[in-house]
Amino acid sequence: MQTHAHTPNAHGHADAERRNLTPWRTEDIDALFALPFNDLIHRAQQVHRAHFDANAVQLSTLLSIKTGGCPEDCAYCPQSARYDTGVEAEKLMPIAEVLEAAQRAKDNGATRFCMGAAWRSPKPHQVDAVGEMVRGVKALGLETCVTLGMLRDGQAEQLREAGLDYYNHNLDTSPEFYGQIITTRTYQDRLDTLARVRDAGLKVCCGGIVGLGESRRERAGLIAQLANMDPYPESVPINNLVQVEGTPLSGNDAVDPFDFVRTIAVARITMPRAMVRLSAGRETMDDALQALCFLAGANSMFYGDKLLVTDNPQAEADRQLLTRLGMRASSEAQLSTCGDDTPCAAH
Ligand code: SAM
Ligand code: DTB
Ligand code: SF4
Repeated sequence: MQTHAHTPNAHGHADAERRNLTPWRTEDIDALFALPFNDLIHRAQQVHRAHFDANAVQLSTLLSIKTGGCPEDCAYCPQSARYDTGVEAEKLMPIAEVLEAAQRAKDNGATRFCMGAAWRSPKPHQVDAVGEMVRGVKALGLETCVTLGMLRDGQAEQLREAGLDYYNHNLDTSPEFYGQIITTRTYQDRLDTLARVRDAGLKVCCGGIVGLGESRRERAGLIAQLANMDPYPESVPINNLVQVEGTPLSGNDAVDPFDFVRTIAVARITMPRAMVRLSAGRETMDDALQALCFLAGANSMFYGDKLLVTDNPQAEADRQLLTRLGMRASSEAQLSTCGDDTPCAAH
């Protein structure tokens, strides 16, 4: 449920294309999850091909600009100060180091640079400092994304003026299951930040995590929340829980890999024009499983040897994987549709 009225912004037309005019009911999404695997993947491929070039993938590189020492209690997170995970609290990274990392990401072929900070919510001087980083990264010719926690009034606008393209803020799971994972901020707090981001004219990057211990119905509940945002997010990261020793969720049962692929497929079907990102958790996936994720409609991934504090596959291995699959890296702008219903692959 969103409490903020959406004011028109600079992206009015594109926003209209990401409206599900009939809201998705959780039971209908649950029914998608229950389809035979081959039927579900077939549907997802059809939707994917109607809106995107099915052989292109967008590459985003992450950097943790402020690591560890976070006051929040997110049960999955290695950066929470409440859990003994071996991650040391650090200060905000100097801007020169951030820009060096961004240049390396660009040289390696990334088109978006995402900066993450282990904050509950940024203080005014911290938004000033991150704004300078955004300005610098943008000047290198990269798309910019930041994830800084909850935003107060005016902060999203300040970031947009600095040149920010995307703000990442995940719902993580369904409203019903959420309280078992995080107690230090509410689901509504998250929706409020997302509304501020949208109203400021920023693009929204919002997704969740599979493997927290949620049921299939709760997984469907997360997708319903995302798909019924009006408009739904431009960018939807689907993370597979990275289990980090010391966090309460370390030792969880691993997700059936096919259920992870199903989640990608259901996100693709319910949010046809979104970039669906194959996000955290690729270290424990083999090449065949990742290929299935692309087949199910993933068209973006995190690229670079590290996520925030945990490992991601080596960039060279990813380049080889894409080559073996006959896929190529592409920016989101090149990937998205032309505004009508003609598949872009035909152009
Ligand atoms: N501190 C800010 C916040 O939480 O709003 C931004 C950074 S936080 C690390 C960004 C997202 O990373 C989380 O919302 C969660 O979805 C994802 N994440 C964190 N730890 C993870 C893990 N161990 N496995 C998978 N995803 C994780
Ligand atoms: C998102 O959905 N996943 C990224 C990004 N947004 C910020 C973070 C994944 C973190 C995985 C564990 C870690 O390295 O901290
Ligand atoms: Fe802090 Fe973000 Fe980790 Fe939660 S997910 S503990 S808010 S860094």
